[in-house]
Amino acid sequence: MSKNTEGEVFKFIDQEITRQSEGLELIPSENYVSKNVLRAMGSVLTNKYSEGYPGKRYYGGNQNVDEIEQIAIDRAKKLFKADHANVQPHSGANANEAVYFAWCQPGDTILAMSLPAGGHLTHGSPVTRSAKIYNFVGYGVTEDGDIDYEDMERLAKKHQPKIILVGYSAFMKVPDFERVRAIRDNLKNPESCILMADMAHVAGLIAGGVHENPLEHGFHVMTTTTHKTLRGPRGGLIMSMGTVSNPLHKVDHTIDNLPTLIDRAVFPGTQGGPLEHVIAAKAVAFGEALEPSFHTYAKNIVKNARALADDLKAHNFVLQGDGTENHLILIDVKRSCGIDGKFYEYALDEIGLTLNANSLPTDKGAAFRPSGVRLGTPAMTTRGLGETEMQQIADAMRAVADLCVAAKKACLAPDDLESLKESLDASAPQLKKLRAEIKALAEKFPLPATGAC
Ligand code: DSN
Repeated sequence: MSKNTEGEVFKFIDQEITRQSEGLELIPSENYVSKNVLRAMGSVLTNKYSEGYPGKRYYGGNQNVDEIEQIAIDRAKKLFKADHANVQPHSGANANEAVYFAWCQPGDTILAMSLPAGGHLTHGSPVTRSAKIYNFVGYGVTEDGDIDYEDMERLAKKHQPKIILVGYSAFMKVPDFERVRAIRDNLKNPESCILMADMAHVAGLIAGGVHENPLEHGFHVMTTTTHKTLRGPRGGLIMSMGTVSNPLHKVDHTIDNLPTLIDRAVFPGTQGGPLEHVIAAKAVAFGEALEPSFHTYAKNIVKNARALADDLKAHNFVLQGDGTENHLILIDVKRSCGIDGKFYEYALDEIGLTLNANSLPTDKGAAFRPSGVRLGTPAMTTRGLGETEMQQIADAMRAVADLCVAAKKACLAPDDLESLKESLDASAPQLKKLRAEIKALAEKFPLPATGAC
């Protein structure tokens, strides 16, 4: 059967392959997986029910699934130097919820980075289920973009939280994990508080040995997604320190029992049947991350990000934190050239550069028209782009910014996004030329895989 027999869906999958191939992916949380990761995800494992854990399932026929899940667990433990790994969370959000559920009672306080400062929705945004159950208190960042450790310490003293969470989706520094541990150790009852790191954005950098590992600095739990810098399938993962016991048996609520409390919080606490085809793909990705070539990839992500940040600064872009220590860059487009992040995101999309508008800590208004854009280098690094290409991308971004500034000046209703887009139409020939240049550049660096077969 040809892959196009199911015409309606596969037509759009084919179009997505073209979109990904002809453009450059600058969203810092996206990446391209290998053919083996795609093969595992597209396998018959999706046919199987396997509630429970390896060797302890509620269904028969899990002999192969058990082997695969155990490989994934063992590889994750080795990658992150953890005592235990739960590879079943369907997503990073599920992973975070499971940790809260494992350790906290309704109403308990969790201290986390606030969303405007760069934190994540699942770290206490009022629109989430967790925020209705737990009492989230948010710490901020300093003017130079670092965690405001003094704010964190003050809030920890005041609220005596059950979890101190270090994690973010728009932050470009390496956290001082030791300092956070000291804040927790000075609480009135430190044993009632766990240190949790949501390292979804930088897990691949940790695995590649180019970023500090919170588990080596006294953190008790680390959650992550598996599809960002870690370059695996879309999914979640929880690593923990402590004693591993039978997850089907109840254990005391102690920090040493965290691995088991977390296993029970994932299943049956918050999820049902695990996605074993995705777990197989996680196992494959973790195997790839254990290869020496992954270290080179991780090193190059950071090298490319620094080069791109320098090139952008040379083009007079103002960057949050004045640069980057990881894979991620936040541009203050409002301060750089007087336009908003959403308009700039749209214009860059027109030439095949994909990134996302993002709030800055200084933003007060609606998140739909924030002042910044967020970009990063993991996906481009996977495709093999290097410092020379970062320069070309920065040049194109400057050219698009200039066109946006001109479009805004000529626009009669510059506060209206649709009017701004119409005004940009006057620059269609220049945008077309830039799009052709980006396409030519992208096509020099093919995707690692476009299908499972
Ligand atoms: N949505 C992810 C990101 O882009 O950072 C976080 O979950």
